[in-house]
Amino acid sequence: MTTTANELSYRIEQKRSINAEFPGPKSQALNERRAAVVAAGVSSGVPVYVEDADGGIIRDVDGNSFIDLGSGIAVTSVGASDPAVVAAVQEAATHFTHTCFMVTPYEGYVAVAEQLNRLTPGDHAKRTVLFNSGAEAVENAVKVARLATGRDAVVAFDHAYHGRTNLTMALTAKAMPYKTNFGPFAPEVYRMPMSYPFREENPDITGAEAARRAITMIEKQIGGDQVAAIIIEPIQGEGGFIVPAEGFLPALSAWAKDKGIVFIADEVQSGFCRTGEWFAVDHEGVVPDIITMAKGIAGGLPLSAITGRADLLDAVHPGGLGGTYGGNPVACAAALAAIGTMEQHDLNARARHIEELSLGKLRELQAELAASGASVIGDIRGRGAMLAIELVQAGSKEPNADLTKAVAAACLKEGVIILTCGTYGNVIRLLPPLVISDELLIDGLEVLAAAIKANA
Ligand code: PLZ
Repeated sequence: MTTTANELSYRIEQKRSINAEFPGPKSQALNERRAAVVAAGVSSGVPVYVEDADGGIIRDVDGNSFIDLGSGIAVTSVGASDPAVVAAVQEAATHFTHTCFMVTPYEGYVAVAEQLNRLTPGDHAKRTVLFNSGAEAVENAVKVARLATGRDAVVAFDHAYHGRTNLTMALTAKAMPYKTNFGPFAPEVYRMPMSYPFREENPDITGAEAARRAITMIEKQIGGDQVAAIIIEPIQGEGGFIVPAEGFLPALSAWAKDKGIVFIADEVQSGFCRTGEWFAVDHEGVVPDIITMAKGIAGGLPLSAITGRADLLDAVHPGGLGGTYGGNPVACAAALAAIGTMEQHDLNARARHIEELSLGKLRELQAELAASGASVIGDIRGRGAMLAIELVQAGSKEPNADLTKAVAAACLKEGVIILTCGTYGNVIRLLPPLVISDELLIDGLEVLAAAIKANA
C-alpha cells in the first residue's frame, strides 16, 4: 500500500530561518580550520557547516535553517535522514560494517541486485554489480561494453558529465573545472553533438534528425562496427539539465542495437524517482543495455551500480569486476530502505507534483519578466523534480552566467540553497528532496523569483 506525501513527517521544523550575518561564528571557525588542512581544490558552494538535516531543511552549526533545493546534488531524494534509512543503517552497522563481498558475501548485496533488476527498464534477463561512486559505475559499464563487444571506441556527447576519474574525465565535456591540466586523458573517446532544443541552430530539428546528425558523424569518424558503447545521460545533469528532443534517445538506441553497440544510459543523476519515473529513459520507453546508477539509490550512503543485459555482464571472466568496498553492507541496507520509502510514499508521484507546482510558478515568472522588458529566462525545462531555468541576456540567447551567480548568491542570503550548472554556467537547477513539503518548496520558489527579478 502506498501512502500520500501528506503523510510524510519531519523531525526538524520545516521552516527557513536565517540570521542576518552568516556564516556565523562556529562556521567561520570551521572555515579557518578547514583552510589549514583541506586541499584548496575541493570547494564548497555554501560557506556554512551542517549540523542536522531532514526533509527540505539543512540546519547549520550556528542554528541557521536553509531550504534545500539541491539534495546534495540529487542524492537525498528521500531526505537526508529518512527514518527508514537511518534505522536500516543502524541495524546493519550493529552486525557488520564490512566483510568485502569478494571475500565473504552477504544477503544485502543480492537483495539490492534483485531490486535493481526489477526496477530498471526492460524484462530481459539482467545482472547487477555494485560499486561506490557514479564515476566507478561508469568506468565499469565501459569495461563491460569493451570486453563484451571486443571493440574500443566509446561515444559520448556534448555537454556530458560522467565523473572525475581518468576515463570519466575523458567522457566529460567541460574543461573547466573538471579537466583543465589534468590530462592526458583516456583514448578512444569520441564526442558527438547532443540534441539541445534551446540552442539548436535549426529550431525545428526533430529528435530523430538530431540523432541522425550524431549517427552520421559516428559512421564517418569512427565506423559503427568499431564502437563498443554509446554513453548518454537521458537528461544531462551538470551540462545544464538538457532534455533532448523527443525521439532522440529512441532513435539512437535503435541504431546502437542494430550495430551491436552497447547503449549505456548514465542515470546517476536522473534515476530513482527524480524525474517522476524510476529512470529518465522510462519517459520514452527506451531500454538501455546497461544503466549506471548512484546518488539517489541509497538515501545518502555511498553506493553505485550497473545493471544490464545478462549476456553482457556474464561475458566477464570471474574476478574481472569488483573492488574492496563495492556494495558495502551498510550502504546496501540503506538502499533497500530508500527504495522502500520511494515505493511506500510513491515518490514518483511526488516528483510529478513538484514539477507541476514549480513549472507553474516559473512560467508565471517568465511571463512577468517578459512583460517588464527583462526576458532573462531563455528556457524552462526538465522533468519531475529535475528542473532548470536557463538565464540569458534579456531578449537574446546569450548565456548570462553573471546573473546566474548573482541569483544563487541572493537565494543563499535569504536561506535557500540553489545549485547552478551548464556548459555556459547559466543554468539554475532545482533538485529538491522529493519529500520536501509544498509550503517549503513554494517559499523557496518565491525567494528564487524575487532574486531573479531583483537582479535581472
Ligand atoms: N554521471 C550523470 O551527474 C555526478 C558531480 C559533482 P560521482 N554529478 C555530480 C562534481 O562536481 O563532482 C555524476 C553524474 C552523472 C556520473 C557522475 C559521477 O558520480 O558519484 O560523483 O562519481
